[in-house]
Amino acid sequence: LALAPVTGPASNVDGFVRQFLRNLNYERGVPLSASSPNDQYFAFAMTVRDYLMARWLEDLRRQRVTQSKSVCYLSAEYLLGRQLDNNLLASGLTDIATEAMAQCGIDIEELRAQEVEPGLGNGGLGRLAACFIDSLATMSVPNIGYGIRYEYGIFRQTFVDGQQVEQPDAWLELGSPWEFPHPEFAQTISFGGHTETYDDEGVTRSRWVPSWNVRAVPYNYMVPGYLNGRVNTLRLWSAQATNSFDLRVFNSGDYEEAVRAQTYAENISKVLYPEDSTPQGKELRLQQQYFFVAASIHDFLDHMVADDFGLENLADRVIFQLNDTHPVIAVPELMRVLVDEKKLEWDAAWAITQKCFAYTCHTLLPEALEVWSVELLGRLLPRHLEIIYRINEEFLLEVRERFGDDEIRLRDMSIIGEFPERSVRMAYLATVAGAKVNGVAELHSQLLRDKVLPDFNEFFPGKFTNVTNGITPRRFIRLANPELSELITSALGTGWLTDLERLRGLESYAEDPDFRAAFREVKAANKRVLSDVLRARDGFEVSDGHMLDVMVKRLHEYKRQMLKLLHIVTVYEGIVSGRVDAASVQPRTFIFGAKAAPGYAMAKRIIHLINAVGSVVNADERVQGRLKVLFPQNYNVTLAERLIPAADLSEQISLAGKEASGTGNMKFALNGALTIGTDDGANVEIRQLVGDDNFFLFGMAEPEVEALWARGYKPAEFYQHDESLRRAMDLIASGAFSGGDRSVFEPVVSNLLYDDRFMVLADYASYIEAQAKVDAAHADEDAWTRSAILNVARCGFFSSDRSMRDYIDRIWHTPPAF
Ligand code: 26Q
Repeated sequence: LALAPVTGPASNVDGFVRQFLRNLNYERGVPLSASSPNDQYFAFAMTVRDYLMARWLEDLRRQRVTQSKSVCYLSAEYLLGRQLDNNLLASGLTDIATEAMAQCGIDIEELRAQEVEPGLGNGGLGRLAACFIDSLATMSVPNIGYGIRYEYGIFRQTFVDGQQVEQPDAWLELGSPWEFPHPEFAQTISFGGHTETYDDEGVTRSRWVPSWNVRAVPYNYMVPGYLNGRVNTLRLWSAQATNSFDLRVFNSGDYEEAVRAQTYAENISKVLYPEDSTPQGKELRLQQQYFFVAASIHDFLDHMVADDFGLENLADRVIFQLNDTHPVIAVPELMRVLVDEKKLEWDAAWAITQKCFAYTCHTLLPEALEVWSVELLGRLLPRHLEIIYRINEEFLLEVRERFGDDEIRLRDMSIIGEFPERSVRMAYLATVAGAKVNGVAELHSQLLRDKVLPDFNEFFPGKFTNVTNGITPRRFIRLANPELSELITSALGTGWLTDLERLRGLESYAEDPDFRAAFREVKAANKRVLSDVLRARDGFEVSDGHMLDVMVKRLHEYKRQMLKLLHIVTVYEGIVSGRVDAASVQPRTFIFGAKAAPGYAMAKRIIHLINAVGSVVNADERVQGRLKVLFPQNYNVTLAERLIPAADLSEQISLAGKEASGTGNMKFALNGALTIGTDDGANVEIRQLVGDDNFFLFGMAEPEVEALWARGYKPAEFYQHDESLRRAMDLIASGAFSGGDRSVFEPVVSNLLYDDRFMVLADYASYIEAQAKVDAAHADEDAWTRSAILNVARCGFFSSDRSMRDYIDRIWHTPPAF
């Protein structure tokens, strides 16, 4: 462990035990003999913290006092997963801590089970942010992750009669040992009111006269690098009422009203919005966005930039990376600070701003592009709206200069859209303001340039770039799959965890029968672990000898869980109709994990249908136990860490051109699952790397999708012309999975037949054919294992360390520091 000498507990078992007991007694106020598992978990976590503390304080100090450039990652979501094991791993304390707990007579597994994961994100975008800050710490790059400390994270999903029911995620109920509140560094964030002009020594200036405000209180979290003694910071903001809050608007001497006002303010950080597409334009959501972004900018300027620092060089100190459009209101906020507060000229302020921001787009779905109505934005942030108007005016002047009075182009490029109502197009604002704009996989970035923002690509040559997503191998290989990690280390030695391209060294081992046997044994062991987890958690029994076919991700029509389901129903229908001998069917367990946005009716109906198919198939004796459908509730990071290492087959089956990247796909491949997938998102790059022989490709490519739309897509024709598809759809429509009631799943069936926006029926035949190839390939155990090993060996590219290197080299220019 390359730690510089610092103060802290002694790095041995005795030191750990002593510090643990001290924390138990003095921080929890209990003796060991009377302590609960939760007390012990807290004291244990605090002890791990204590080892990291001196380094953290030192890094915070250096980040403040040195002139190094920091990455301020602005993200409304961080889907962290559990912290305990990660922080043990990063600090190199796992063995010492395990032995120390044993000496105290404590089962460390029981302590692990106490931790409630902070689910402060919806899915891929939030998990990506968590992977990125892990990599930055591991690469010694100065970084602050800024976000929101939601009191309630992503809802807890339960099933009642197969239907999703949401429960609040009270992750803070028992407190968290990982957070450090700093009320002394609170920021005051204003809203509402009006703007006015005034005379400032002969210069006419605008200013904002807000009508209410809230206090943003920062909570710091440690982000330790892997065994490098480095600790960066994640700073999440929590909303509190200010004293002046009730005075400003609600002051009527009315106590109840004052308390109501307090509640109103504190609502801002109350709950994560569980929608991850088709944003609703809700006022509270905009309040959240401005709240955290304004607090973050002011925090950085107040504490990280010296008073005498020339703001014209701000870009030498910081890059604000915009994780999708959610934090884009930071752009007019920085302009407001520079122009209204620091009294800079507009042009000077704009030049600074354009160097301090970069924007990552995570979608291609038009309905997912965020817009805010001018009415709402003007009511909540009137000065920001003025600033946006001016940015737009000057931008459109430049466009006019370049392209002439092309009114259609001007309308298309305007940051202000007119239909169906006047609104601010946040992606356009981000593109105009950002020094760089990136997509998250090669194909996505290409489509972004060519289809979503082609005018902007033409206008800003060189602004658009690609950075393919990645995942942290510390959490998703080392922690999730310790057995595979050991096997890799036995072959390659250490070092691969921070230099994942070294996995290439495994290629030759794919030809080694002993290594293949060991690799298979790892998979089998991981299945046993999963089996225990699913038994304890969901009461499921995982059958031995089954291929594990896994599809875990948010429930979305574009991701096409329905295609997977049609495959299952097709195999099932073959058996029950007697056309297929059950004994000839390869045993497979299909595992789904997916949350649906609470307001997304079709997604919820699909969840219901998956559960319904599961109940019928699992109970049908004619199937002879050869097909099983399992849908554990509440898929989250903790469950992902168990599921992914046990999987044989990874389902990545979105309609080509719809999945920006995907990151689950990378996690599966790196854990030795083979992928069945479309040519979409990062699947394209996975396939290129692992080779066609080690990937099950199916379905239309993006240009073919376009061509079919252009010809006119009629899903019913596919139904009519494909007997197997017809049988599967008819079985669902017949009420076979709904106790004979044909109405329950009728909307799902008709949607596919008459609309099918994501072309499930068009890709069905190709998918079924690819699944037959999967069956054939799986029958050859040795060949399958060879492919699985090659997937691991060739996917080192997908380390988030590489993603970070790409951002650093091409966008941020933030070298490792101190
Ligand atoms: C926006 C406004 C209002 C309410 C909610 C939202 C919102 C919240 C979350 C919109 C989108 C999201 C999340 C999107 C997301 O996770 N996208 C995924 O990002 C991954 C990381 O880049 C990609 O791998 C996935 O392909 C992409 O779907």
